[in-house]
Amino acid sequence: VQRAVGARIGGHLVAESLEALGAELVFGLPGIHALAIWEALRKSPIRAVGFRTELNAGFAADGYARVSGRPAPLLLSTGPGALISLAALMEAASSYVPVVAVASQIPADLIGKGRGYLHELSDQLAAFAPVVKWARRATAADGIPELLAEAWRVAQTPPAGPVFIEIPVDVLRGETAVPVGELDGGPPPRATPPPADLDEAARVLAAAESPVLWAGGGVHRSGAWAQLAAVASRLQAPVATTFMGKGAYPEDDPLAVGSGCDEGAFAELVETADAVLCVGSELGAETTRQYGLRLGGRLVQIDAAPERIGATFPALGLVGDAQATLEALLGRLPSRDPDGRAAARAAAVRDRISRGLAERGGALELRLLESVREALPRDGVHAWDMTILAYCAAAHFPALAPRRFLYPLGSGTLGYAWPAALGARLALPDTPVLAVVGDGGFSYGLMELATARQYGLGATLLLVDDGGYGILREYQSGEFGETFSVDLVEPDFPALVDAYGVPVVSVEPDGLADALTGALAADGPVVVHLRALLEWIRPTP
Ligand SMILES: Cc1ncc(C[n+]2csc(CCOP(=O)(O)OP(=O)(O)O)c2C)c(N)n1
Ligand SMILES: [Mg+2]
Repeated sequence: VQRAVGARIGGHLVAESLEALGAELVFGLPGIHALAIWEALRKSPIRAVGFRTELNAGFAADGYARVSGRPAPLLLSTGPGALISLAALMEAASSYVPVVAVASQIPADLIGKGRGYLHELSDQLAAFAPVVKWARRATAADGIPELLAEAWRVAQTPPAGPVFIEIPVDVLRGETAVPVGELDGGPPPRATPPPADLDEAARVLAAAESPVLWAGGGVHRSGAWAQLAAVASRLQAPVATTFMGKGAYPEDDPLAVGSGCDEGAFAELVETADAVLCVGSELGAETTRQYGLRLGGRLVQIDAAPERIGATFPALGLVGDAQATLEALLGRLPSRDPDGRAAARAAAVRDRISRGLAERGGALELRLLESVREALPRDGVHAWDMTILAYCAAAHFPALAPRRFLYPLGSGTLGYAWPAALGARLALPDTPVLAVVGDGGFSYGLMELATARQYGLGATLLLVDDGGYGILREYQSGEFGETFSVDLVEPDFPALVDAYGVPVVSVEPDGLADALTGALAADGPVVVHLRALLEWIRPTP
């Protein structure tokens, strides 16, 4: 075996390029072909954070990027080690999150030859290409810095998304004298729509008597919440968010109507508005009552992707970056008197939803959400897995700060919340971080309790344990009358958490707020274990 002690090799170009691009840490898991990168990281100022599977490393990178707005590097090895990250990259793609995946590959001259090389895939790039926004192979060491800069730029260019680079092991291990100079991986200047489009949109909005703003995840990605609030105030319009947009506008504000898009009162507000200004949302099935929403007024749609304009509803499209486009719109909108009408319209929606909730049950679920809200500071991170309490939260938990509500509804990806919460804590070391996870989802990521301990990550995991796939029980009973294959023989969860050296408290619903408050104040990870049979709170028609 050839030794490369002290030599400057391709792996150094990866680490030095990431450093030049401003990366402060990398997520990942080493493998034999990728060791040159890890060797370079050993002496790099970049912090390398290892997770126990590439899937969770990918979710962590996603959580880091969602809360910080910065690209997150994800280091993968070849073949199986790369493929295991695919579901995380799919979630990042559908939620428009800038994750920069860098994988190793077998030696360049053997790719596609089928000669039985370790970890060989017939076409690794083709496995990633349909999932990510952009996928490329580095063919020589001297191209690595520019390729990484391009990846960094593409990942951030609105609409943001994950990218994938693979580098053959011989390129990573080969000696190189190529310097890494300054690299510019910044996105292009924020794009704005043509002035004529802005003028027309402003005319429509200024003439509207009952306008509504509807904010999606694009507001978070673009950092456009201040502009959104300014437009809301200028137009005197109630502000709704999609699930992915939660927190883009504080849900305790008098103009806020929340995110309960399946609720009758919410739908009616949007359907009867004479103008809806939608910012950075796909207006997909989960947002539009499975495309059943019927808009009665004009839709003005801001999106960075022209193909999304009008994809669900006919729209006056404003193609551009959310922040810059709202800013440009703001300059064209007259100020309205805050005569209290918009706040009254918003309050009427909120009241009708709460009255419906009181009539339809869900008292336990709502009490648990209140306990979480009580324990979590305004700007605390709350990551929700695909679990019943999360579906209740998506509609009814007040998110109060931007980029703090993490939810894998890009693709509905079970197992996301806990590793994403750890990634968020790495980005925001002084901010309380909570993940809410069901027992099914917990088993996807429980091994990262060790990661949390290893890196001293203070994050709290609320485990809601109903001994199975609760939501699927509900769906099965509803549709087929019986349940099947959804009950789980579960381990002794407290003992299991204890084995990881992580403190665990078991609580009843009444003790939840106190337990969470204590846990969130701890330096390291804590698990709060709650046994409860919850039900999804069905929306009020
Ligand atoms: C990766 C992935 N696998 C499977 C599913 C299907 N799925 C959605 S929710 C769910 C059950 C989750 O159970 P648990 O975490 O215990 O939450 P609960 O529904 O019991 O509240 C499953 C299997 C999914 N969405 N994503
Ligand atoms: Mg469960």
